[in-house]
Amino acid sequence: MLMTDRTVVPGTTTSHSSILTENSCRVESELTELFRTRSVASTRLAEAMRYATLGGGKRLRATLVYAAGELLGARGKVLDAAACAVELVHAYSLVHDDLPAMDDDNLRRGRPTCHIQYDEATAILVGDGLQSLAMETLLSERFNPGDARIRAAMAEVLVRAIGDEGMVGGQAIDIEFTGMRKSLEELSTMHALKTGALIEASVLLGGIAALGPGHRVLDVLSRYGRALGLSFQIADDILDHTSDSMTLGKDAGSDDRQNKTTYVSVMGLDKAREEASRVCRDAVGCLRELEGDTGFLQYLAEFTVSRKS
Ligand code: GRG
Repeated sequence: MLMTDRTVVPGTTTSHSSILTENSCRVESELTELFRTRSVASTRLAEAMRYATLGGGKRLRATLVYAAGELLGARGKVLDAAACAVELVHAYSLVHDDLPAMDDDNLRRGRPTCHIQYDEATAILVGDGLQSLAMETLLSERFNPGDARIRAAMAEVLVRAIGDEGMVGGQAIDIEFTGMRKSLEELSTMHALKTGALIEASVLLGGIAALGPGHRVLDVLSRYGRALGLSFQIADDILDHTSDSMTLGKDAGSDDRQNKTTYVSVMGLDKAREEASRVCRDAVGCLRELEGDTGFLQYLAEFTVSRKS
């Protein structure tokens, strides 16, 4: 067998975790370069946008772009553009979610949240600026060269995932649900929108970069992404309940403090763990419908539930 830096030795996960690190470094350097080329009138805004985006995070969404895209044959700048776009949107969502009007958190990625480090008005503008930059990254030929039809399809997938029918809609019902007891079904719907839609879109962007829009394989990627998004969220509820702020790099126990319905509050800890594993197996099951070595996508599904932060 010809060993390459991408060769996966059967039965080990070491090379998968190094691919995750590699992808994380790759998107970090792409984002750094992206910010370096900006010409922003406000130095404070430019600095705060970099603060909110660089130097932290697992980069799971970027890695999903690279993993799905490379499995299906995409390479290079189209994947970098999509990886940057999903991490920019993710950073924006965290900055806004941490604001006093929302979750009112002080700690994010082991550092003061953006509105604590700067101020609330700056944090709002940072989120707005990051969201626009994400779209520019996908739509501009400078960052995303190649077929204009693919660029447009990628942008459409991302905007639909993060708008009123996706992430923003999920955030709205999360706020409405606060302090109320909700059913498991209502909870799953809220998470599918709030967290799941961007995770699903990350996988889809890799697929569209490789295959273009409308390909049948995109349905399989969607199902995998949805299941992975849900297992990620159940694990997040478990970690919020069981871990500490130092390990998580964000305020632990925030769900309990805000009296939010979570998988742990509805099912109990043990059943929530079982459910996370069950949904993770669903995600892995979808991969059987794909050709090629899906080992890294399987690893990522398992990583969502085994992670410590
Ligand atoms: C404000 C429009 C708007 C949306 C916010 C995603 C979201 C919607 C809020 C995040 C709140 C939150 C902490 C949800 C739990 C799941 C989640 C998205 C955790 C953070 O994602 P990670 O663990 O973060 O991938 P890193 O720092 O590793 O990138």
